Amino acid sequence: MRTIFNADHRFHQSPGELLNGAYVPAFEKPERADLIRAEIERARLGEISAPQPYPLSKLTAIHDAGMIDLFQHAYAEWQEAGRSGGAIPFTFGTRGVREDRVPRCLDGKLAYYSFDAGTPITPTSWRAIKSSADTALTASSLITQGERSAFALCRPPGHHAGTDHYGGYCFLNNAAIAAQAMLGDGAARIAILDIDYHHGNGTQQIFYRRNDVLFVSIHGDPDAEFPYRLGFADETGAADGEGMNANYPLPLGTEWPAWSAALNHGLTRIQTYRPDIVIVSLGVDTYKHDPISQFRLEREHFTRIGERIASLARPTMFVMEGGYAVEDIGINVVNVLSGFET
Ligand code: SP5
Ligand code: ZN
Repeated sequence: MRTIFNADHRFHQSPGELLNGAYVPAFEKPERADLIRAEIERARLGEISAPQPYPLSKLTAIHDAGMIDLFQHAYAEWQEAGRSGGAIPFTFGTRGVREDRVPRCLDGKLAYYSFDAGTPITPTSWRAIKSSADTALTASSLITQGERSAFALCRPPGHHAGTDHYGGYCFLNNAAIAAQAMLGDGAARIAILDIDYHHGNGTQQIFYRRNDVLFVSIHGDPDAEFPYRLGFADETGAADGEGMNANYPLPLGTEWPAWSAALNHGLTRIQTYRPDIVIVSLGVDTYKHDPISQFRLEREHFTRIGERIASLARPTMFVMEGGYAVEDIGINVVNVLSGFET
């Protein structure tokens, strides 16, 4: 399997995040991607090549142009105001209160577009954000050109980013941008399987009313876990997308037997849809040693996951999302990918 990766992800280095009322060192850090890359090389998974640059129109096909502009220009304004660290909001939107009006000043815009205080925009973040989307787009073109599989080693991750909101360490929804590009390249039906520990609220929101993308997600119960607002089982899609959204919220503490039963359900749902392409939003924060998550999968389970995804027998693109147990992040990711290849 070919991997798409370059070192530009290092241009996004979060100075920290708000967690349990304290500003703590960031969990989403550059060594994550570098350790995955090192393990791919060690395991000889396949060639690693650099992403190609794509025009901004591939991003605005999914996201609000004002939000993309914020990623590019927020920091200059932040710095002019004499501030350091990353640009983060300190207020948030309120239900029913002028939700439509985009504020003019920086603090207002950050409050409008961002839904958490864990996703700072630094002076060089845009270069990493753009490169991460280019990584997914480059992998998507390998698939539409006939490859059986590809791995987009994206960083920063993407599945929490919606059309006009961002958060959860995510700025642009790399998987959604890739799916849209594949539809433009001739695919008719895409299934996105999201196995990150957290619900892919951004991906769900983007495709919720559409029938050309099926979204299936297995994640920590949002009544108890981030992103709290979306990811419940009764969210099944709307309008043309009715029946095209399948959530499997699981209790904190879930172990392999219950998790893999949900995976089997989700895979059956995907099989029934008969997608042209499968995109896997691959988070390994389901691992028992993940520092911010509460599932209990073990190393060897990631191999089983890859094997089961392969049983769909569809062209498959893996897109990197979360996973914060850096000591084992490489082995867990490579286990999924090599499980798929066997
Ligand atoms: C891509 C990705 O995995 N993003 C995850 C962002 C999670 N940020 C919030 C972490 C909250 C940690 N949970 C605390 C639970 C306390 N009961
Ligand atoms: Zn996650």
